[in-house]
Amino acid sequence: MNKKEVKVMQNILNVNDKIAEELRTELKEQNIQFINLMSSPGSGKTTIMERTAHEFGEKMCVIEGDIQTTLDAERVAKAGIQTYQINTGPFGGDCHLESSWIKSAMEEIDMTDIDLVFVENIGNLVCPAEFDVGAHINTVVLSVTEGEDKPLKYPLAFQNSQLCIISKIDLLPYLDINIEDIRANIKKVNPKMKVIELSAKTGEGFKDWFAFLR
Ligand SMILES: Nc1nc2c(ncn2[C@@H]2O[C@H](COP(=O)(O)OP(=O)(O)OP(=O)(O)O)[C@@H](O)[C@H]2O)c(=O)[nH]1
Ligand SMILES: [Mg+2]
Repeated sequence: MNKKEVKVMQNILNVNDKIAEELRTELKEQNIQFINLMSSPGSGKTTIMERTAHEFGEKMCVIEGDIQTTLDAERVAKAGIQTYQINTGPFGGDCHLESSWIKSAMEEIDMTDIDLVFVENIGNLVCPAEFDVGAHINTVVLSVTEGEDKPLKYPLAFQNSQLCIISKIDLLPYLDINIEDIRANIKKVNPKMKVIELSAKTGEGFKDWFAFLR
């Protein structure tokens, strides 16, 4: 019984990885960068997307993942860019996105002038890290309100990412948290991780984020 379950799960992951690899290659051939944003709920992903959309305009599009509602897609669409919302609620409420769903979403988007594709994964620091969506850059967003220990407690998301955005730095003066300790814990689980600190409220640090994207 257990053996069979393991085998089925393995098949799902193999199919997901195959589609993810094809997607990554296809987009690279078209000179399109694909960035996957992962984080716990409320770390500021959509707010970062809103500011980023004002910088890159119609050169970027966002695929939003949520269990329910089109709230995030509506927020990002207000910036005037193409946005696609995936809801997993009607299909069992999965807490992650899979590569085949991203592929289907991209077929609905006019990719002619697109240079940057963002996926805002479902708010969850565990499941999305287990599913390759085909991104060139996996990014984990960690807000300063979440605590210094999160990279140690949820290592897979940090190990499977190339960039960590430490968000909401405008709140640092009000918190009993040391950003150097956050950085040290990120380095412990992923010594190669690039780290960008920013605030989507004040705009501080966005210069670095935009430079990274360029
Ligand atoms: N002070 C401060 N608040 C922020 C910042 N970025 C986002 N927020 C607030 O944090 C809350 C959550 O932000 P969202 O952008 O919706 O977070 P999210 O990661 O997209 O959330 P989910 O999609 O639900 O996982 C909102 O009330 C934002 O206004 C920031 O840099 N500083
Ligand atoms: Mg969001």
